Amino acid sequence: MSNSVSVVNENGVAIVTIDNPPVNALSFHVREPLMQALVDLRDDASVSAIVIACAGRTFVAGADITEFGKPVQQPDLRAIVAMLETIAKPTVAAIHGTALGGGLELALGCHFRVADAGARLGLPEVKLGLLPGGGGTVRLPRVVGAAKALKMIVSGTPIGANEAHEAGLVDAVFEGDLVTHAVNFAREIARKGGPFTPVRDRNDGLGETDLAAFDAEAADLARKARGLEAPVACAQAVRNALTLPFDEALAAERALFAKLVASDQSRAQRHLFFAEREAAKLPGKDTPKRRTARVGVIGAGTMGGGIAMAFANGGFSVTLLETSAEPLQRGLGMIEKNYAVSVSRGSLTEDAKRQRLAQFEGSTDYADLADCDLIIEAVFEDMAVKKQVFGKLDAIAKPGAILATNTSYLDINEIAGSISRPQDVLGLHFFSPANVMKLLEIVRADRTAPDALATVVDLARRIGKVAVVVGVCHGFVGNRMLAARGSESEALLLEGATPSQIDKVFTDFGWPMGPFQMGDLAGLDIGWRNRKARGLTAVIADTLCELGRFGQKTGRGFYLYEAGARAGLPDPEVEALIRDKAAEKGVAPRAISAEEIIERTLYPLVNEGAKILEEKIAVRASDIDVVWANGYGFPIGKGGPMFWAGLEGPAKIVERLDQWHQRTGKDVFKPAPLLKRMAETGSWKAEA
Ligand code: 3H9
Repeated sequence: MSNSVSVVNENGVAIVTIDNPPVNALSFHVREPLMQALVDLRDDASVSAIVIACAGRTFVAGADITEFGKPVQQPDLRAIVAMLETIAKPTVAAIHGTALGGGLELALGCHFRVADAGARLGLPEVKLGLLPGGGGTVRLPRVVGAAKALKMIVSGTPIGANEAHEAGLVDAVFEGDLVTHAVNFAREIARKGGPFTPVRDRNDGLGETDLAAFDAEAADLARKARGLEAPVACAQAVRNALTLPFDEALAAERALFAKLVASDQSRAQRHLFFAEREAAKLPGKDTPKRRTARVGVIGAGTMGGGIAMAFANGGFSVTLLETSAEPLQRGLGMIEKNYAVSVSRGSLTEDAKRQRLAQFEGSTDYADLADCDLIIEAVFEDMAVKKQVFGKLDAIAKPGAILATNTSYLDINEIAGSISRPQDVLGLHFFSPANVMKLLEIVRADRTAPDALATVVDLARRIGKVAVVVGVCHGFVGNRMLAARGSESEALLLEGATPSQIDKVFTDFGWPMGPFQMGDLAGLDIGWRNRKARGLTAVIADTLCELGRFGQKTGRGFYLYEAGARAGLPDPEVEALIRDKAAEKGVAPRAISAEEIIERTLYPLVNEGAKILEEKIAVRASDIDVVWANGYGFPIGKGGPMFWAGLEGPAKIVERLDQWHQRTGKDVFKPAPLLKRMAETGSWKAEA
């Protein structure tokens, strides 16, 4: 018995309770007493069945991730599961909350699993750059079959209790007091008598697996993994479970786990796991929060509609405001259509769709926003227009309502300063489509009240967003760094690189797409309009726009798109245009290496991140990584730009930036003092 594991004998059924808040991770101080308790119960003649349950909000959510990278202290999870499988009396896992990773592997060591109706079960290790290392890849296929196990392990997505029941992973689903149900279940099983087959000795249908179909599916998954090692290793391990004897497959899983846990990719993904949780923490934990029930959204375009859906999906009532009936109906119609797509895909029931739609109220009258606790404007990106909207809100919003702007670039201090309640003003920078994209930049203006900020950080979590608090500057963290990443695009083209060559360097690096593919997808006219408004030019992109080549939507941009195709083809016309422009400017084309492309795009990205940290626009380097991994497609296996800088070698980055700075005189290459300090100390902290 210890603080973390306790045992109660309830008339012959032993209840082993794990209590390791917050998520009952299998830390060493849990494993040791758990092993001891199980050994004792195995040999205890007064016990006829064993139930393993958890205190608190969840069943075991996995191995203790903070222990990875340190020497393993025995007993490890594998030893515990192996020991469990030697127990002849029935063992039952009672699962509430989540049984994830090592938690589900522990449950798979039991003869039976029962679950609360709201429980979720999964093996999410792949999201940490790992595979299940406690026998999950070998046992799960024996219970749910090869195809289902492959899908669960490679995707890492948990399934609900009812689906788990249908799949055979759970033997009974209960509502109400789970432990009481589990004890009754165990008693009844024990009464009926054994023998009880441990999962290792089950082989439900594995022999009938169509290996060719399995391999085709695994190959498809490997292709989609875009350079990530873990999904490929997961598929390999499940295959081993089909083709190798149990113990050999287990040993192979162990070897793959050991390799992955020591890899940079897994370190990067674990870094992001903790970084996302850290980003949501504000100093002053106990800051009171404002009550928020009704949310107002101004503007029913793509962005406003998406924001409104995000809040409705989080359970909030939403008032959607437009200037007149026609755009309002169009916006509401689009929302209904989006939900209908979810229904057709099976991710939403018709009933849930009706309920969601009932949460919306459309209006063309600002007075209808008077009872909203949070109002977000998503109108045209223009300071005068935004100020006008905030002026109206100042007049009608109730006292204490939080007034947010979804601006991507504008000075929120200026907006806040234009009304009588600057303490209630902040930025909520959603990414499109706002109901899908995880990232939310929460922009703290100079006079934003701490409780207003704490409230929106909490709301962000409630609507399932990954939130990062940032300060006011042009483009905040993400778009400001994006500008630095793209600052050399035109120069690289003029000097001899092609759009497809640059994009390939990006996709080889692990990005889902390169900058020119991204420009074509977003629409080149957006940047063109912005440049014109700011008196800036980009010789090649501007010329493309003048030719009506706005990207995918016009079938032509940096690439050529055949009817309906999403992937573009290199266009000789664009390449000729680039050569002509280079000749006009007297730039002689030369061969440009992949290395140079990285140095002139990603090194400035890191450098800008360092400046952002110095200016305290972001509080932590890891916050910047969260922004880039969740909003801009930075490969998760590289952990975000600031983590990647550590892998790449900060000293090398400084040296190369210096050389480019000397060669071009461009500010974007001038190494930030903090980057230089990082090269010396290995830390992004501003003060040594
Ligand atoms: C594994 O199991 C490997 C095995 O196959 C092989 C072994 C040989 N360890 O997310 P939250 C912390 S790999 C340590 O905000 P929620 C988290 O950092 C593991 N700490 O709560 C946070 O700390 P803080 C496979 C953990 O309610 C606090 O708990 N399992 C762990 O929104 C609250 O977390 C997974 O990948 C952990 N395993 O969500 C599951 N998990 O308060 C990972 C959490 O100091 N966990 N913490 O910031 C999750 O997905 C979510 O935490 C969960 C709860 C859904 C459980």
